Amino acid sequence: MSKAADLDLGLVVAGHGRHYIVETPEGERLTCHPRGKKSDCVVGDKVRWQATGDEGVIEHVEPRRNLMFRQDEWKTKSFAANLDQLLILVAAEPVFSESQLARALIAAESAGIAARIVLNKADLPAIAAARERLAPYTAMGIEVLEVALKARKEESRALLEPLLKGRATLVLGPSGTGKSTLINLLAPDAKAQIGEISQALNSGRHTTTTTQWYWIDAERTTGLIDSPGFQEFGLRQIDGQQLPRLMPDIREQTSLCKFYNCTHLHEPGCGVRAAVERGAISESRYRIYTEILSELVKQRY
Ligand SMILES: Nc1nc2c(ncn2[C@@H]2O[C@H](COP(=O)(O)OP(=O)(O)O)[C@@H](O)[C@H]2O)c(=O)[nH]1
Ligand SMILES: [Mg+2]
Ligand SMILES: [Zn+2]
Repeated sequence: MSKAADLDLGLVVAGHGRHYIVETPEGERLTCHPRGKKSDCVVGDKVRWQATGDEGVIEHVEPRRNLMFRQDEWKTKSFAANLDQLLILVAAEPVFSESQLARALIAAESAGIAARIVLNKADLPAIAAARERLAPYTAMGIEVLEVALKARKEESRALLEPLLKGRATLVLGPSGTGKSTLINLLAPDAKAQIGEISQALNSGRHTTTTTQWYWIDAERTTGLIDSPGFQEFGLRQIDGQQLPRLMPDIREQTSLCKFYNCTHLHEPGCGVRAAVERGAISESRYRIYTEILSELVKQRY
């Protein structure tokens, strides 16, 4: 019997249903199918595969460093693994949902993945209001980078490239913020990479509906993972009691709570609510905390 370690190693760069595109260490891409449920995988997975004609069979998924989930109302699904960082792209316009932003950050924290916010369209007057809405995030130590991916291409590239170099970065953000602009700016041959993938998956669908891995550099050391909008982003896998730990501004105030099991909703002597009152936690952040907590509690019954 062949041991998994004797099989060829590959990187999953796209998936559609039970069809995956696996890239070999030499940079060749081929269509693979999983053998049974155990070899179900996501973009970013390292897999062991075997050739069957000009396609392949995935025999084994290597242990993951981390895993990101998304969900719709009915199901939670994993969609990317082995990430070095998350880049959440928002823009001056369209106005972004702070709740979605907060959820993405909580999911990243829960998966143990560092996250940064990139604020695009700095050339528009609405940038001032967007910057203001991000102030609580800057204050809790999350880096916010302002760019104008279309209006100031070179400057934006110079700002982002050093942060991405040599890493695997998942790019998330609502549609209309500039994700495609970002990919095209940094990976000039992205269209060719997409073409290859859509042809291989032979899906006939618009390819941006699936998560895809792009290489920025010819040496294939810097990966960008593009994923459709974050509306369906979910937190179902999180335990409500853990939620304060995943929100740095809330977490910081919990040590002042009188009760060790304080939910920060109605207990006397709550450090979190006191912080909201004196403005150390923004009202919108506290509202988002209560909304997510009630969702997480409800789903248990
Ligand atoms: N004003 C302005 N518009 C931009 C900038 N970057 C992207 N856009 C525009 O924003 C729109 C959405 O961009 P796109 O990359 O398709 O967003 P996606 O839906 O996230 O992929 C397009 O019309 C872009 O031209 C920018 O720096 N400034
Ligand atoms: Mg797009
Ligand atoms: Zn409390």
